[in-house]
Order: sequence, then structure tokens, then C-alpha cells
Amino acid sequence: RPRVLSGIQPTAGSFHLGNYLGAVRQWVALQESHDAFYMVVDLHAITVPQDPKELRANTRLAAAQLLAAGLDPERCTLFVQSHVPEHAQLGWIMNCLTGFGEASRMTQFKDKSAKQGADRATVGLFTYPVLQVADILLYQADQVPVGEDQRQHIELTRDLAERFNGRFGETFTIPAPYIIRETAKIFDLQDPAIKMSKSASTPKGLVNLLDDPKVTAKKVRSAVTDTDTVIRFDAEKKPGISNLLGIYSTLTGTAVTDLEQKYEGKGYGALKTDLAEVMVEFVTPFRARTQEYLDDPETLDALLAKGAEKARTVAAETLARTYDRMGLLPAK
Ligand code: AQP
Repeated sequence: RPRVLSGIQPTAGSFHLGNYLGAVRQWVALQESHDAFYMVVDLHAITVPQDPKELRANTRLAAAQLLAAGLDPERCTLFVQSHVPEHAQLGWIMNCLTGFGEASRMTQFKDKSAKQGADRATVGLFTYPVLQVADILLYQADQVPVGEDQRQHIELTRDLAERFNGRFGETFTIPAPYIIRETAKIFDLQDPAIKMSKSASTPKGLVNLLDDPKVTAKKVRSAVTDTDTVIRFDAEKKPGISNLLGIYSTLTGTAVTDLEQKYEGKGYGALKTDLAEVMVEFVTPFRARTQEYLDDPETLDALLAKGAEKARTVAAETLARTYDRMGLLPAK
């Protein structure tokens, strides 16, 4: 079975619809056909300031949401990044292989550091794409299911893996991005020119999966569309309605062309009302399941410990080989 690896940050509290449709939904599907490793990336979260108590709670919350979304610890390896120390260790090695200019070109860093203010952005934030490289290479992943915003980091991963293999001999699998076109980028409901994002979106543009379903329904009903009334998918000219059609299509498994037909001559209001209902039907059980996992933290922690143990066996082997190839003297 080909292997996949991906991660999600525990910072948001609640996952948003972009995280779910762009990434987590694919993770759930891929656990059936792939050897899947998924993690809550707490080491990435601390590249920006975190309150310790909240970070701990959010890490459990992220794991609970992944399970609620359908990850099954019997079918995949689910763990917390900091439970596997090899991530930080291989991260350092990869830092030593990355050019300063190369890291400076990462657009996610540029965006995130601009939001932080140049003086407040940390070196950790600067090198977080390189830690991501280590995350992926440790597991010899063939594919990495992510949203479009992560494509550049997968390119960096490929470059560094090739560089290492070229210098020290075949060590790492070269991974490919696994990005589904329809959900590669979910847009803000109020501003379909920007991606839905916890830091850039306004509260009305951001659908948090753990929000009160009534609030979610309202956000969907008041989503920005455009001035004409034709329901047609055209991402360029009609980004608002196209975003809604994409979300609707994915959540219900209905082809966009079928939706266009269904709503022909009906206007945006009807589509938004129906989509609001679809969203409510999706988030209501999702919230309940998340809460069930949170109500039993001991079971949750035990499950994560088991996942980390499984992950470590793979990660430790890759790291040992990497150290050896580079000529680091083994401790006797
Ligand atoms: N709008 C989106 N559409 C599709 N996929 C998305 N992802 C995030 N936003 C969208 C994908 O979600 C996965 C987890 O991402 P993360 O843990 O890195 O979360 P994030 O990128 O911090 O989420 P935000 O909201 O985008 O955060 P900020 O505001 O910090 O930029 C990834 O696979 C990502 O592609």
C-alpha cells in the first residue's frame, strides 16, 4: 500500500470548512486504500505564541475532531507530532540542507510573518516549512494530501529529498502532493477572493465546524454571491456562487452540473437555504461525536500514545539511516 502523511495544527480550536474539505475529508478516504499517518502538529503551532493550557486543550480537541470526522485508529496511525522526537531531529538536519534564500521564498512564511509583523515573527516560523519537510520524509510518504496553499512546501520537500539522496545516496522517497481540484481551495464566504482561513477571514466569512449549527446556517445564507442570478460554476467570473457549488457538491456527492440543473431559474436564495441545511446536517453529528471523545480524555490520550508508538518505529528507522548516511558518529 502506498503511504500518505499529513498534519493539522491544533491552534484553531475548531477546524474550519476549508481544513475539512481541503484536507481532512481526503484523509478519511485515504485510510482505506493507503498506509496512512496523520498527526496533530503541535510543534508547528508554537511557531506563533501559544498559551500552554490552551495548546494542550486544543491538541486534544484537534485529535477529537479528526476522530469525529472519521479517522479510525485501527485503519490509520494518528498521533501528536511532539510525541515523536524524530520530527525535531530530522528538522534540524533538513535546516542544514536548506538555503537561506530558498526558505525566504516560501509564500506561506511571507504571508504569516507579514501578519505577525517582521520583528515579532520567530525563526521557528521562518523554518516551519523545513520542519514540514522532515515530517513528510520521516515516513517515506508517497503522497501528501493537503490544500493548495501547501503545494510549495511539497515542492521544497521534493527538492530537499533529491538533494539529500544525490549527496548521500538513496535515502528518502520523493513525495507527491495529493490535491483534489474541487476542494483545493475553499474561499471565504464574505470575500471569495481569499481562502477561508482562521487568521485572514472575518467571523462571517469563516465556517467553524464546532460553531452552533444555527450560526453556521446563517453564515451560509448570508454568503456573498454576485449581482446576476444565474447559478453556474465559473470560478473566474462568479467566485462566490462557484465556492458554494463546490462545497455543496462535495458534501452531498452531487455533481456540480446536476446542481446547476436543479437550481436553474431558482435564484441564489434557494440554493443557499438548501446548502445551509446540508451544513447543519453535517456539523450537528460532528459536534456531538467530537464532544464524546473530549468527555473521555483518558481513552483519547491512550489512543494517541499508541499512535505515537507506531509512528516512532518508522520515524526512528529513517532517522538512524539519515544520521548514518551523513556520517554522524553512532553512540556506542
Ligand atoms: N481554505 C482552504 N481550502 C482548502 N484547504 C485548506 N486548508 C486550510 N485552509 C484551506 C488545508 O487544511 C490543512 C490544515 O491546515 P493547517 O493546520 O496548516 O491550518 P492552517 O493552514 O493554519 O489553516 P488556516 O486557516 O489556513 O490558517 P492560517 O490562518 O494560519 O493560514 C492543510 O492541508 C491546508 O492546506
